[in-house]
Amino acid sequence: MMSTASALSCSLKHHLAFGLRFPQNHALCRPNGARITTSRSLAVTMAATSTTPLEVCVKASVTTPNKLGDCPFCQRVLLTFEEKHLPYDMKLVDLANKPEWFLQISPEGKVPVAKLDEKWVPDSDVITQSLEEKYPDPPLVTPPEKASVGSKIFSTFIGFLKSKDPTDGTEQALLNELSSFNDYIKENGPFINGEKISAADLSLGPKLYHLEIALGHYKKWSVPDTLPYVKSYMETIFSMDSFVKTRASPDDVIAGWRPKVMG
Ligand SMILES: N[C@@H](CCC(=O)N[C@@H](CS)C(=O)NCC(=O)O)C(=O)O
Repeated sequence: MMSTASALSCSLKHHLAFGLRFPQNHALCRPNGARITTSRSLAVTMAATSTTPLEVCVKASVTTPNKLGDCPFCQRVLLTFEEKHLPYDMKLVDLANKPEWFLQISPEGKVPVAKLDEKWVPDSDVITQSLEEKYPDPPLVTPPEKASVGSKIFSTFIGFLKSKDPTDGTEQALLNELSSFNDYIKENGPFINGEKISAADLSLGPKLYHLEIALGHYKKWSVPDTLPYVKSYMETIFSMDSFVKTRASPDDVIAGWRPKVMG
């Protein structure tokens, strides 16, 4: 299981170690002699906001004890913590046997749920939005006009995955969405908001990961070579350190979709 300590990036630990030792006022020397000016209040703010791990309830693995499971909405929140260098403490929840303490926190019984300002907050949309407001640096905002790019890929993927009739148009519906995304990234990429990763990528990345594994396993299907920008987008996101650290195992992804495929 990923520890809280490992969630705190080395560079941040380094900054905090310095931050906590800042004298009343500024000027810190780097080993190369470069001077970095800062203020005591910045150091105190960083320490206050960054040393206490944020608590988050996430899906537990169904294949391996004490491991993170296969919820793409949980991964989206974890990716946001990682990209914002926020330490976090994961509470793994067995969704097949929800404990009482979890149902008290999340009456709907859904993950992710994160504790923000002493309140348990459900829903990855709400959690990531609140994290952006509370911890704006580094910014991960996707401009509103780009926020829905790729947003129909997940539902069309599920339609195709569940389909038992190869002629019902669900494969084509998915291909249409992937094709528009390919065109968009070709023109505007490498990420949805251009050069830098943003919230929309952190939402879409885990869903594409599920698409790749589930369709590969259950339908022997993969993104066609005619969509190279989708393929390279997936490769880029899937190989990010934050993604590797927060992804589910392929076995969990396959197990997670089984009821939908069989149903
Ligand atoms: N809209 C929610 C969806 C969360 C969701 O559907 N989570 C699933 C796991 S991936 C869940 O908790 N399902 C409850 C269950 O399986 O009992 C979000 O974005 O956080």
